[in-house]
Formats: sequence, C-alpha cells, structure tokens
Amino acid sequence: MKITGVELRRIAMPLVSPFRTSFGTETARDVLLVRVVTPEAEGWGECVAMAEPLYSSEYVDGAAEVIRRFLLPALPPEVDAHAVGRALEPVKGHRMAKAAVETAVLDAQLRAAGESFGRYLGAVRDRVPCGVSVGIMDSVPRLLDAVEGYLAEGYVRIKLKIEPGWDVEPVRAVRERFGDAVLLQVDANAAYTLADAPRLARLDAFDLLLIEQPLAHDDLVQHARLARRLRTPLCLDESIESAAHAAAAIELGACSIVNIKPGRVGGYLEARRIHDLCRAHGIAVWCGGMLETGLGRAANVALAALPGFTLPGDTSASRRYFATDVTEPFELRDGHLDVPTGPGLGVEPLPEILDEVTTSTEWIPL
Ligand code: SMG
Ligand code: MG
Repeated sequence: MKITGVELRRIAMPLVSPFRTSFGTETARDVLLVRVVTPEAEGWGECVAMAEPLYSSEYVDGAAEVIRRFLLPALPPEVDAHAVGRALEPVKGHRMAKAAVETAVLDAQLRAAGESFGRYLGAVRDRVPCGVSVGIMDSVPRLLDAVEGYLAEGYVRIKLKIEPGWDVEPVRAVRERFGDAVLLQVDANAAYTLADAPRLARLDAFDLLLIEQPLAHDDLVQHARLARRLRTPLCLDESIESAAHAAAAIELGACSIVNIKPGRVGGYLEARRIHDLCRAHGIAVWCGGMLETGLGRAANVALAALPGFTLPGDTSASRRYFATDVTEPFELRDGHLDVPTGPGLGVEPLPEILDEVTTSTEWIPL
C-alpha cells in the first residue's frame, strides 16, 4: 500500500466519573487518533498514551511529536502492517506511538482486503466475556455501590485498583458483600515494594484471580521473589513491553499471568506474539484496557477473542467511561461484547460526534 498522508487528530472525551488509580485521577481522556489514507482505504489507530507520563513514560503530546518527527518519515513508500514494525525498529521505545501508526496501517490494509481484525488475528470466538476496572474510591460504601452497579450490568469479573492504605479492607468488604463466587482481582499499578510482601500476602485470604503489577515496571527479579511469597497468582502489566520481556518474565518466574495491552507493546502484531508465547508456556493472558474509545475497543475485543485469552479482560462497554462514544457504542449483552465482523476494525467514527470532540487536526502528506 502507498500512503497518501496521515491525519493526527486530538479528541477530548470527558469521563462519566473520575477514575482514580495509585498514580493519579483521570477525569477526561485526551486521545490522539491516527488516520492513514491510502488510495484503497483509510485506517484508524488510537494511541493509548495518557495526557501525563504517569502510567508509563509515554504521554500524548510526546507521542504526537515522535509520530510526526520520526515515525512517519521512517515509513517506506510501500507499506503493510508487518513492514511498519521493521521500519520503526531503529527508534527506541515509544511503543504507544508506534502501535497507533501500525494499527492505522493494519486497519487500512484489512479494510482494503475486506477482512476483519478478528479474522486476521486468529479469533476463535464471536463474543468475549467482560470485566470492569473499578477505581480507588473515597470510602468503602461508595466502592460497594459502584461494584453493585457493575455486577447488575452483568460484568463477569471485577478488578479493584489498590494502593498502600486501600487494599485489604476494600477487598474484604467486596468479598463479604458479594460473596466468594464473584471473580475478583486487584491492580496496584506498581505502587508497592518488596518490603510490602507481608501486606500483599494478606490478600491471599480472599481467593483473588490475580494481583496485577504490584512492583515497579522494571523490576522482574523482585516480582519473581514476591511471586514465591504469595499464593495469589502474579500478573504483569507495565513490565511487559514486548515478547522479549514476556519471555524473560516467564523464565524468571516473575508472573504466571500476563495482561496484554496492544498499545503498551507496540501494536497488535507484537500483542499476538506475546499471546502465542504465553500460550506455549501455559501462561494465561487477558486483554487490558486504556480507556479506549470505540475505535481502540473494537480492536481489543477482536484480540481478546484469541484462544489464549482465558480470563475476562478490561474490555468494558463504552458507557463505563463515556456518555457518548465516537463510534456506535459497545454494549454489554449477558456480560459479553460481540467481536466486530466488518472489514478492519469493523466500526466507523460517527462524523458529527467526532467533529464535536475534536480539539485539533493536522494533515501530514507522505
Ligand atoms: O480501559 O477499562 C479500561 C482501563 C482499565 O485499569 C485499567 N487500566 O493499569 O490496567 C491498568 C489501567 C491503566 C490505565 S489507568 C488510567
Ligand atoms: Mg494494570
């Protein structure tokens, strides 16, 4: 495919309620969308970088800059999704920026070929079970109300965000109120150190599916030490930036479960490699989320339909975060989302809504 040009579009998406994690509170999503234009088709890629470099070192202004200044100029005249990764390899890091470019090219390529993301990636299901990520709240009663609402909507798994001072008590309260049958897990976003191992071991009493990323992203060795001190399975998110990281983590015994976020690992092709590697090693994977709009969500749902995704993902319905999505909203049916079947992402931005939320556009001819 020959790329005519690329549009970088920034949109501002208010959240339906603040989302607090151990590293900060999000009240709106500042999203960078990449639209690749070719003579045959257009393709969309949603960059998952947040406004500030708190989840990881990437942030949305930086992603836009690296895309316009280094990534787009590095693309060859004729390109397909596999060629994007090879062409961008000399640029170190910036995986969220690279993922957005590769996804847009893959979407254009698949739309031109009439093939869906799910079919291309190897989906084996037509719908996926959905979990929901529940932020840190001001009080336990508020948390219980939120969890009750999500369970009533049909979510099949609850993930509680935790941090030192908000861990054992909220988990105990949720277990006591909703019972042992609820699939429950926690995510610390790297807020603990190995010295907190005794505290984290107290979570073993609550039969959690997993503890996600308790320690720093660059500390596989200490995660391996911690894993040996916990009965609860350890899952890595921030630590796994590539298939090579996943291989190292598995070899070290740093995790027994991996959260796969395509944006964090540089795109859907690397995400699939991690899935394949984990599957071969008997490591369960599930699809993470970065508060994506319908565009990013569509591709995540397709990925989550691969055979190794044996745990429910953070693939929530659009309304979990947005009153109005930029695509037709993803809606939960019986705790599941349908895998889109149309060409490419299988969803389109709704032009009027997209224009309403757009804060800037930039056209870059190639
Ligand atoms: O899309 O439902 C979602 C977000 C799920 O908790 C979620 N994501 O560490 O897994 C994670 C966080 C990262 C984003 S927090 C602002
Ligand atoms: Mg996480």
